[in-house]
Amino acid sequence: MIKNFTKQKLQDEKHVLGTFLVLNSPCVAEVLSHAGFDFLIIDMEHGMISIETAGLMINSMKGTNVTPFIRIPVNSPVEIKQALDAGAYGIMVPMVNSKEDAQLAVRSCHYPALGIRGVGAGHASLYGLNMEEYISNIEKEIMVMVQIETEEGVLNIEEIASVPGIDIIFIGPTDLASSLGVIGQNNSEKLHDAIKKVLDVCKKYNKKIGIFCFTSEEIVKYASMGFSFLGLGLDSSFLLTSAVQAIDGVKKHIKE
Ligand code: 3PY
Ligand code: MG
Repeated sequence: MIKNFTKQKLQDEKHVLGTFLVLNSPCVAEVLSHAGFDFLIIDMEHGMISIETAGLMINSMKGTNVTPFIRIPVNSPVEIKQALDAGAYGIMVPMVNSKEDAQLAVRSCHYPALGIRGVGAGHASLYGLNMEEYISNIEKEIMVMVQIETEEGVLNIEEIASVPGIDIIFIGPTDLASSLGVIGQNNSEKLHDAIKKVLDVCKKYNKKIGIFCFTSEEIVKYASMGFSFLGLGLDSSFLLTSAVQAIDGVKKHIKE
């Protein structure tokens, strides 16, 4: 039985909070599935994660209410099919720049007649044992998330947001800044104007919007602006930050 609690909370007009997993570790996924996040996004775009490991990471979240998503490296029906067969309840697609890109993402996530997803007896359907139940559940519970993270995507946001079947418009501020010519400048006015434009269009089309944040302060700011799908940091950054803090805390008290 598939139950996407993240989707439910969004339908109930709540905020949802998650993080990205770039470490290819089922154990890290297991630990973070008990931390209190609503969703975990296995990042096959920037993490060194194979589809086999992604499947094991999803397995390790079982028994919790956390929603397993996969960010695929590229907008491809084949990669989306494999990610869903591995057990993801939703797909995040990077670099969606046009209406056609958004339509391809939606069609890749659904079986005919809505889409073009092939039928496979993968892990998600318990190797075919739960095929019928899986198909009817996933078609209801799946979330399609498209990333706006280029100047072109911002220019075409009206057309992208009006494509049926898109659950979340997710801003990637790092790539967006890069595309706008202000790479690494998180506080650039150009970036903020582009984010505001995407937000306004999403409000106009009553579309749920999400964003990646580096800090809790940013999460609070964007939540109050109308963002409901909130991505906070990465597994590796949580690990690194707490290690650095722990080291800093003892450094002046020990002989080095
Ligand atoms: C970006 O900031 O570019 C992202 O894709 C965040 O996930
Ligand atoms: Mg990005």
